[in-house]
Amino acid sequence: MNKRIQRSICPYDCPASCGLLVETDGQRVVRVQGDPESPATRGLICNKMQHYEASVHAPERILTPMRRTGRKGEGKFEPVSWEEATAEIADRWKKILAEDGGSGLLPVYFSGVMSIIQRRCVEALFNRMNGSQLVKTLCSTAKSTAYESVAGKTGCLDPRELEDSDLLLVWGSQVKATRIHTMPVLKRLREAGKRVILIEACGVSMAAYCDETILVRPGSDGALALAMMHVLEREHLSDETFLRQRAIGYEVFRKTLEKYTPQWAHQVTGVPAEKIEALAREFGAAGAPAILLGSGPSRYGNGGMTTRLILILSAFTGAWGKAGGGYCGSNPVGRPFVDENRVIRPDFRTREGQSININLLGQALECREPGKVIRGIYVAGGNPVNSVADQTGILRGLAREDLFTVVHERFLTDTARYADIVLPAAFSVEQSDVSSAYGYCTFGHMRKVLDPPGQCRSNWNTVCTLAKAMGYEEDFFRQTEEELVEDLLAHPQEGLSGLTGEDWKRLREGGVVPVAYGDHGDFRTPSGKFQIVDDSLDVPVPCYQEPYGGTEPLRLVMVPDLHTLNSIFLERKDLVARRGPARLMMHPGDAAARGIKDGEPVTASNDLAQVEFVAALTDLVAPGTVAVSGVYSQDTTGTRLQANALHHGRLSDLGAATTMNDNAVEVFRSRSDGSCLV
Ligand SMILES: Nc1nc2c(c(=O)[nH]1)N[C@H]1C(S)=C(S)[C@@H](COP(=O)(O)OP(=O)(O)OC[C@H]3O[C@@H](n4cnc5c(=O)[nH]c(N)nc54)[C@H](O)[C@@H]3O)O[C@H]1N2
Ligand SMILES: Nc1nc2c(c(=O)[nH]1)N[C@H]1C(S)=C(S)[C@@H](COP(=O)(O)OP(=O)(O)OC[C@H]3O[C@@H](n4cnc5c(=O)[nH]c(N)nc54)[C@H](O)[C@@H]3O)O[C@H]1N2
Ligand SMILES: [Mo]
Repeated sequence: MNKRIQRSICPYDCPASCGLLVETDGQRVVRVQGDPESPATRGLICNKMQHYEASVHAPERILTPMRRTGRKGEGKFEPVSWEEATAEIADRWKKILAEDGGSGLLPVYFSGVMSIIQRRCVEALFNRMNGSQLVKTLCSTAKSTAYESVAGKTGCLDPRELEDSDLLLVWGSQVKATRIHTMPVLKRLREAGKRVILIEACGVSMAAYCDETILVRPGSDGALALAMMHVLEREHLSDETFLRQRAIGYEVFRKTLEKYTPQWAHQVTGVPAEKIEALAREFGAAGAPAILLGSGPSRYGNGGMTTRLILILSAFTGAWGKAGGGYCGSNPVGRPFVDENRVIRPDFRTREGQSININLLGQALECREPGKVIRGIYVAGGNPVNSVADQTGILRGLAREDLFTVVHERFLTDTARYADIVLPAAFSVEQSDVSSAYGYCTFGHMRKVLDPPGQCRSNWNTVCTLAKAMGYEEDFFRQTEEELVEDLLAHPQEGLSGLTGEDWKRLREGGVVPVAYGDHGDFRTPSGKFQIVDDSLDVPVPCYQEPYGGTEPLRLVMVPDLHTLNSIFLERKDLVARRGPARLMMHPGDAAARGIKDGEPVTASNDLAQVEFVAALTDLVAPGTVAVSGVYSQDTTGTRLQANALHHGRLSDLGAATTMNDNAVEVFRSRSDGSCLV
């Protein structure tokens, strides 16, 4: 019995980066608990991570490199050695490099692992090869770009500061699934008699935890924010001192507000005009109102504009100057902790590569234009078949016989099934790294707890192995990941400037340390002010803009699921069973109009695809809206296509980001043979 408990950090894409205590018997993880000393998360961890050992030691884990023996996508492989696998990869890559100089090679990753070295080291290898560059805007870049336009690269509220607010608008965030540490804050606010109001396209998981739920038409939140500001102006509830002295563009903007009446906004949002009036008055009367903004409302063609408008509203009554008041939802630190260039090595690149936006991956893989053809992809920390738009386009691209696909994975995902070579990946507890929470003022160092099983290797060790096979001799690729961690900590950036000697000691030992809350008056825009108007943008003065929508009558939104995290945790039968089949939540009125009953199989259809779901009727989605919870794989649905097959992959107005909530569908009852009843 070699029981040991070591600190680690959750590597997944959540705002908190929870501190963990990992108990091992020297060979295996036997228990995972929250670290009570982790400053923001204080021992509270989600249902998924409470049995992380079941993921780490899942029988489905890939333990050796594999070479494809069947058709692409069939999922048939034979084990090979690392030497054979890397020799074949290097051989293919060198050929592609000799023929097109690197533009044919593309790294594909997103947020499978969020710790800094393991997430980004792939870029160093592709910079060294002058490969194509992936534009990684699959998540919340519309929101962060809008934030930067209005407030600059500066911190917003840390969720812990919300305790001091006296009115909280939870705006498009499934707090229960994605920000569990904020659930107790909601509870305490309500117990203290403060109101919590939910503004949602799908209130199914959060309505029960809020005093009031306002359902809006998807993509129309900007209209709601404008009408609220119309009322605030009319009732003299705006903070003119703040808006004149600390902001830019108030005079121009306020004149435009006249036309955005609550009656007008009712037509756009579906929210009754009286409700908008009442909400605006309550917001205006509050001393320190706060808006907790999720990323959902920004994942639209108008998502950048929507975010700008909600941000401006958050400051319109001067709340940014009050404790607990203002805006929470982007990065509360807003400054880098470490110098990521020490990991991604842009200096290795001698030629700019073509840029490929991850949201347009399907198109890129199908492109046949000379000079632009992608001939090899390296997937490490992403699962595009399940998580990216235009699923049918991606599947067609991956099926190309002339595309050489390498996937570094922990499980045989729907993407890995298309690989020519699969490489076995390590879990977070089997590797070392530094980790920055994007939703809290904390920073952490995770030290390896166990050696990886079988022949699994971390992303860093795999990148170094591949660099060696390619003949690259830079010392950089000869470092251990622990040496790279040391190097990053030896070159701290502004985000770590306030750490005490005690914090540094803790950080070096491994664990999570607190950093100071942001200064919410420190606008780091070019003007040094809060920019209502931003002349550097195509549309300087904020206004209402329509989302893309579509010709079909129902708007389709994607919501995160409590039991999974994008396509992660699908190896966990317990969690997958609790999540149930892929459901399409719809309003009873919309269902009745189509003869659909609760629990029936339905087909959602648009110009891209037809996808099977089970109907789940609820009046917690607005009429005209349908919602899908969670990301499903082909083997969990038994059908070839999932929700992202209905997703066009058009880009947002700011940040060239995902518009995964901005699609339209028609829904039919399915026939028993799976075709739809039209
Ligand atoms: N329909 C729908 N689509 C969505 C979303 C949604 O809610 N609904 N969410 C969107 C959002 S917000 C995001 S951020 C994206 C996420 O998109 P992706 O980053 O593609 O995320 P996942 O689908 O979770 O795939 C991550 C993969 O990385 C692997 N992985 C984990 N750790 C490691 C590691 O250390 N090394 C290697 N090599 N692999 C590792 C996991 O096993 C998993 O297969 O999806 C987007 N797509
Ligand atoms: N359990 C769990 N946790 C997760 C994830 C997960 O899949 N499962 N995903 C992780 C990732 S990658 C991310 S980026 C974060 C996301 O976390 P957040 O940024 O906080 O956002 P979400 O919780 O995704 O919530 C998006 C919400 O927006 C709503 N919404 C969609 N369109 C509109 C609209 O037009 N208006 C309004 N008002 N609401 C709208 C959706 O119904 C959904 O409830 O969570 C992370 N944590
Ligand atoms: Mo995300």
